Amino acid sequence: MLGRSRASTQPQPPGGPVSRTADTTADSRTALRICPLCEATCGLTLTIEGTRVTRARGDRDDVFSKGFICPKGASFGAADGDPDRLRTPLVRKDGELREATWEEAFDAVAAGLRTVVETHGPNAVGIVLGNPNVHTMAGALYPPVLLAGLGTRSVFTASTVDQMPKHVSSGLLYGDANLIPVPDLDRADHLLLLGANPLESNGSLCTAPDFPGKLKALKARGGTLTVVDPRLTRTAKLADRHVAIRPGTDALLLAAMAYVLFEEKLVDLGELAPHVLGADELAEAVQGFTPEAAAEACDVDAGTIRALARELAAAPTAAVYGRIGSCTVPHGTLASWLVDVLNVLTGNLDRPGGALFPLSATDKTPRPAGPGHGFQLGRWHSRVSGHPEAKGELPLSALAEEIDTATGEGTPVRAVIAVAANPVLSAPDGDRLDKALGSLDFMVSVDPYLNETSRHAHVLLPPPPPSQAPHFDFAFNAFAVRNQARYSPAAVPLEEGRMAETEILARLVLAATDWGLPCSSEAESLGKHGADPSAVDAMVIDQTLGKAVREAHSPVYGRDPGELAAALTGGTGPERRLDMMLRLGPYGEGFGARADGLTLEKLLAHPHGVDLGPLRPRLPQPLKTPSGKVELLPGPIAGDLPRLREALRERPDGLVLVGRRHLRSNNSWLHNVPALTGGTNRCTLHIHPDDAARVGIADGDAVRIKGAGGEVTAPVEITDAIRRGVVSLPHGWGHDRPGTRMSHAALDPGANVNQLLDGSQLDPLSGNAVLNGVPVDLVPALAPTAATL
Ligand SMILES: Nc1nc2c(c(=O)[nH]1)N[C@H]1C(S)=C(S)[C@@H](COP(=O)(O)OP(=O)(O)OC[C@H]3O[C@@H](n4cnc5c(=O)[nH]c(N)nc54)[C@H](O)[C@@H]3O)O[C@H]1N2
Ligand SMILES: Nc1nc2c(c(=O)[nH]1)N[C@H]1C(S)=C(S)[C@@H](COP(=O)(O)OP(=O)(O)OC[C@H]3O[C@@H](n4cnc5c(=O)[nH]c(N)nc54)[C@H](O)[C@@H]3O)O[C@H]1N2
Ligand code: SF4
Ligand SMILES: [Mo]
Repeated sequence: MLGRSRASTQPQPPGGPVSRTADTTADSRTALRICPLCEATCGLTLTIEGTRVTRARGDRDDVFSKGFICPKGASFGAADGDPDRLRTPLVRKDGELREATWEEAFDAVAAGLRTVVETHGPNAVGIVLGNPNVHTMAGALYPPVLLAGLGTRSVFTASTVDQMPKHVSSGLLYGDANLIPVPDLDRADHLLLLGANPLESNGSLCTAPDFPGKLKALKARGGTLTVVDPRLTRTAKLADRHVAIRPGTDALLLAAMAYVLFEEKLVDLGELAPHVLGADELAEAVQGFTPEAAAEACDVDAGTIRALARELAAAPTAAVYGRIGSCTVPHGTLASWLVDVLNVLTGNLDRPGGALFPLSATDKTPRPAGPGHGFQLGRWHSRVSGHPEAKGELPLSALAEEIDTATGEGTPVRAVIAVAANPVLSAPDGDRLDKALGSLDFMVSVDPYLNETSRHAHVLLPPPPPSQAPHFDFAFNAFAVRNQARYSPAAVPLEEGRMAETEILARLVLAATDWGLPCSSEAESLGKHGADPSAVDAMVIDQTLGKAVREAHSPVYGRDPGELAAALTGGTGPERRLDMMLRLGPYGEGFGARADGLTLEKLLAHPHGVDLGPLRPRLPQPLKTPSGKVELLPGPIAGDLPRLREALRERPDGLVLVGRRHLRSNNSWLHNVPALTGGTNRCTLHIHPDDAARVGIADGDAVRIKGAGGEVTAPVEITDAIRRGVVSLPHGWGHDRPGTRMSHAALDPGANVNQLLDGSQLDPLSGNAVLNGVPVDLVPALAPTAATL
């Protein structure tokens, strides 16, 4: 094994057999680290002085990002070294959070959860998983074990304020909720982007370092870009055509485009035809969604809708891609489904230049093509409002009521385990959730900050900063525009008194399931809170290998799992699990089956990553629908179409609100870094000049914004980069609650946009919150009228 911080005075050859960390001088050295600050996963070269990261540059030799870096990545050191990051666990004593040892903290977790489970059963423990779980190894490897161990149905994640509609659409179309096609940015001739602003977000469900450069390259090679967004975003400014749609109506626009494809006989499935079921039924189902019928609801003229459909059909290759603005709306699942439907109808699904399915290095070994179990929705329902589960989750919007509302059936949630989650700011009606969390019998947060959500914890377990954590992108490699694998060991050794987040979560699993892991006899014997956390990894390894040797298509079919486990390398439990997943994966060494295949050692020997080539067509192999085909018109979708038909007649009569992201921000947790705040990164309300005049507000005025869930005040920024009738406020702000420790963020707290929502508006199939296209009223803040008091 290679040392983690081996001193070397030699320049490191790119891709040579060296550690990802390399000393350059005695007290200043460089180390490589994949950036965890957005989905683009750029490779960074960090300069480290002592234990401090003093500089971050793009790693020019990174096989995927090739040196790209954005201003946020360049501030990696500032974010990593934020003095407000907690260094030790906090445990509530006599109502106050106080510093404690790790042992005291885990004792308190075991005791707190045990009482709730023994009194009320496992469903009384709510698990809340936030976005940064997809940016850490710990978040990929341990929450599934925690869920299985606890057996609770009270599972809430950031997915239901984000991309759940896309999972549901993929589950229904392909039988696998995680099988999501990504636009082939490097080869497409035409791109239609809806509700996405990758020039600020750097892309989502489409992992592409230098997304902006890729869009410019598309144009430079003669390709065309269309952007559908109610705002004239930086991405829209790059487009050949910008369609300033009315928020919430993308599904109508897309349905009308599908209608045109059928009507004008532009449908051509190409090589996809043998793998698709239901095209004729779909043609029937979109009857009535004519461009003329959709035009007024979308506020896009019928001619433009027809042109969009014709351009898509005429392009040699094209991809339709929709993100936040197409998901977090009342018809999010239908819009997500129609995005893929258009790719199918134009023959662009699963072909180079279109939308393809990545194959990541830690995908399970592909099984042979054939029928699967399909995807079910609503296997159980939430206790209070009866929301159907989707992908094993209940809507995050329903978390507050699941805590604060008693009904005849079942017990309310009495304890919460929150990992990397700040729902008080990221979910609807933060005030209600804030109160609900404050009423819990027990709460544990795994979070680097004492913030709006974690301030309610009885135990707060802080992970180390990213420089001290190893990294592998389990989640984002499955959405990457090029297949590749990269591993960064920790760039800085774990500081004294810190605990790796992987160990924190492994210990949390043990503490939370102290009444005996239900899984196996080994588990029971390792079983208890306080046991060696590597026992959790050993258990997962045993189970995974035990299953693999029984699968005929596995490279280890018929082998001895004990012998395979003994062959694993890696200095820690999570590294051994990564090694196992790589070896069993589609490019893996297969425990001797393919000598040149991937292993952890191979990744360590290639510190800038291993390129696994461009995306390739994969159908029908990954399909898991009961038919083994793409099922173009699934039942639940057909059942939701009448609601969309109704929407043809809807016209909002007032202002509606949408969100926006700023390049130097990331949801709720980067506002504490001075280098990333200020300038244009402020919580202001964007409004069109005509609307500002009508409301009677001038640039810089404070305005009161009122929605179904409450009201907030924010300064106004008048801009014609937003369509009339629409205002925009960013999310993740509202850092003005007492008892937090985010000193810089508190100086300019901004307003919590989600306070305007009451949590009742959901996309019914996915349970996803409606965050965009929400009706609001405005009044000048300095001249309150009686009606608004
Ligand atoms: N109105 C509106 N609301 C939105 C959105 C919107 O567009 N508009 N976007 C939604 C989307 S897409 C998302 S993903 C959600 C995000 O919602 P959340 O996941 O709830 O919020 P985040 O701000 O991403 O971060 C969650 C927490 O993770 C902590 N954290 C940071 N790094 C780490 C780490 O390494 N380990 C651990 N354990 N914790 C860490 C942070 O301190 C923070 O407390 O917000 C959603 N809310
Ligand atoms: N800098 C930065 N990067 C981030 C994040 C961040 O907070 N800051 N968050 C990360 C996360 S968690 C995610 S999920 C991704 C999200 O990545 P993106 O989806 O690219 O996110 P946004 O920038 O919010 O873009 C959504 C766009 O949809 C538009 N929109 C709103 N309503 C509608 C509508 O009804 N129809 C259409 N067509 N458009 C609409 C908005 O005006 C906005 O421009 O970004 C990630 N990257
Ligand atoms: S684009 Fe994303 S991953 Fe790349 S440097 Fe910026 S924040 Fe980091
Ligand atoms: Mo997100």
